[in-house]
Amino acid sequence: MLSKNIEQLLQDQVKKEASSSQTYLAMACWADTKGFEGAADFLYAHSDEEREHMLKLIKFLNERGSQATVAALDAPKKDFNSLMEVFKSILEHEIVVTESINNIITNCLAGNDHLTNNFMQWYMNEQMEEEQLARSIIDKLEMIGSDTGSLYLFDKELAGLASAEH
Ligand code: OFO
Repeated sequence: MLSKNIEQLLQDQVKKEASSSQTYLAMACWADTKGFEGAADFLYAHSDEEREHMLKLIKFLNERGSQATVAALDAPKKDFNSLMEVFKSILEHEIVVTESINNIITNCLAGNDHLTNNFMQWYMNEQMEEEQLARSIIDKLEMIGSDTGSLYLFDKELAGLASAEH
């Protein structure tokens, strides 16, 4: 059985992962309609990944004697000025999610919940990869600057990253 505290933290995390999925989906729609087809592919794929993160938590809660809650979500931001703005907000978003996962692990350790701690380690590794990926994309966009030819090629590269992740 999960403690009430851990159960609530995991329920909140389900909502955060669902919200991440919607956030990436809205970004994908923006990219798709602004000519960034590669970025759109990457963001659609990432939205699916976040849904997987949510499902994994839902199943864990259900298997541990709780019942996962599917909560209502606020609509995500849908307009951006540039691809750089999209990836900067992705990085900010993922840093907040990492803090949230870290907080769950801190609570697991304080409550001697080693099973949930073990389960959450997967999320910690995933966060490290996501933050690192967002940082490397931002670095590349910085190098590209206002060179539209390079931006066009980089957009194609992002489509490749989407398929490499899956
Ligand atoms: Fe679920 O990894 Fe991003 O938010």
